[in-house]
Amino acid sequence: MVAAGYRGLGYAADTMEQPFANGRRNLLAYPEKRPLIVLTSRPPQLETPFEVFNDGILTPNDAFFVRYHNAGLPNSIDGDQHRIKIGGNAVGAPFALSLQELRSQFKPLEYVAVNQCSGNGRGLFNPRVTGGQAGNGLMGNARWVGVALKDVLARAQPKDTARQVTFKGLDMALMGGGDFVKAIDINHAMDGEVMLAYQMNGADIPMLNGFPVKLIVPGYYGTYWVKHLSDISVIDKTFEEFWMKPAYRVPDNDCACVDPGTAPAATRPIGRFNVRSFITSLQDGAQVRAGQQLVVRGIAFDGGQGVREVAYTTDGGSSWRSAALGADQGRYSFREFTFPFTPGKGAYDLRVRAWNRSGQSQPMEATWQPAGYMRNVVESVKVIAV
Ligand SMILES: Nc1nc2c(c(=O)[nH]1)N[C@H]1C(S)=C(S)[C@@H](COP(=O)(O)O)O[C@H]1N2
Ligand SMILES: [Mo]
Repeated sequence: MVAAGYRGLGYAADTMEQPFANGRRNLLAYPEKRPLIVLTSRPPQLETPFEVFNDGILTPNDAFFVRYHNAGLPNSIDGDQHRIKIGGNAVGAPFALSLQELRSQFKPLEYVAVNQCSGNGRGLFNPRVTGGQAGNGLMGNARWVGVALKDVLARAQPKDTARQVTFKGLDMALMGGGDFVKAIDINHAMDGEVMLAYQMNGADIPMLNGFPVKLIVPGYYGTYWVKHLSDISVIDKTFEEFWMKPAYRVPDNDCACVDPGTAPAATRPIGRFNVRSFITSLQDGAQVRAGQQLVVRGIAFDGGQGVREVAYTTDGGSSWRSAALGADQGRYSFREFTFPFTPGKGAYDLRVRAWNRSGQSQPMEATWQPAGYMRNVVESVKVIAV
């Protein structure tokens, strides 16, 4: 039998600094992590330095962002003792599952998928909004291995009355707000793609990313990807406790946006990612050599249709051409793109804009909403060729 392993948290080390439009930001190395940008330290909220996304299509485990809500984190978890309880008022046969049983009694499922926090890019909102002032590093792409939630739920014999499935992890609220519990509809839970993952990029999931088991809800914002998963409940109603309502909701309209400074009339739970694309090989403000051909590189992704096209401009949007797409790693993965760029002396405004397979794209002007969720404006990277 494969031992589930043990993960513990020690001390963080190595303070450095890196610039951000909102001031300087500290880099700190937490257990199993390289130095990452610290948004808050208790609970830890760590952002991936953006240059990491240029290193490859998969985000290394030690560079993957970290997000928690409650201060009551487990300091260590013994995977061999861990159990996931599956119950609720809409199952006929509740049971508890060990890691060994999860790994050996169900068919393995594997795919590459992006995890992205709802508040990715919140620090770039204008007018500013409260909450973690993140740049665009609250995202990452990993190869997940686990089992289909559907197969595990089937063993508990869901009843016809089942409406939603709730998920809770081992971390606890110490100061109000309630334990972090999330819910998805039963049909979504049974789609065969939602996964109970025990492996991330070929290794155990790092402690801070949810060891030993993390829920993967591909194409959906990270808020649903419950870490240290310990309790699954199939219930006969819509679950509306704190982290589903009022938290993590978006304006209930097509753009999930409102006029700056106003409140939405109606909201819905946040759902799938919108379309995004980023240049990763050049930083805003970079100097490049005039007269030399560069290959500009970047990544695009969406909520699961897959990327159909990425267009680029080097003149701030007057003229656009198609970038070349890299290998397709699946419709939930980052998709690489490249384009050639041979600048003469002068200033350039580089932008990229992606479309998914159902024709959805990114706005040219930033939209706004009070929680700072779902930023997906066409970003601008200004460079000077000398
Ligand atoms: N148990 C638990 N799971 C959680 C959270 C949490 O606070 N507790 N935060 C969620 C949010 S909002 C995000 S964006 C993702 C982040 O996953 P990561 O920390 O592995 O990058 O975890 C989700 N799962
Ligand atoms: Mo998040």
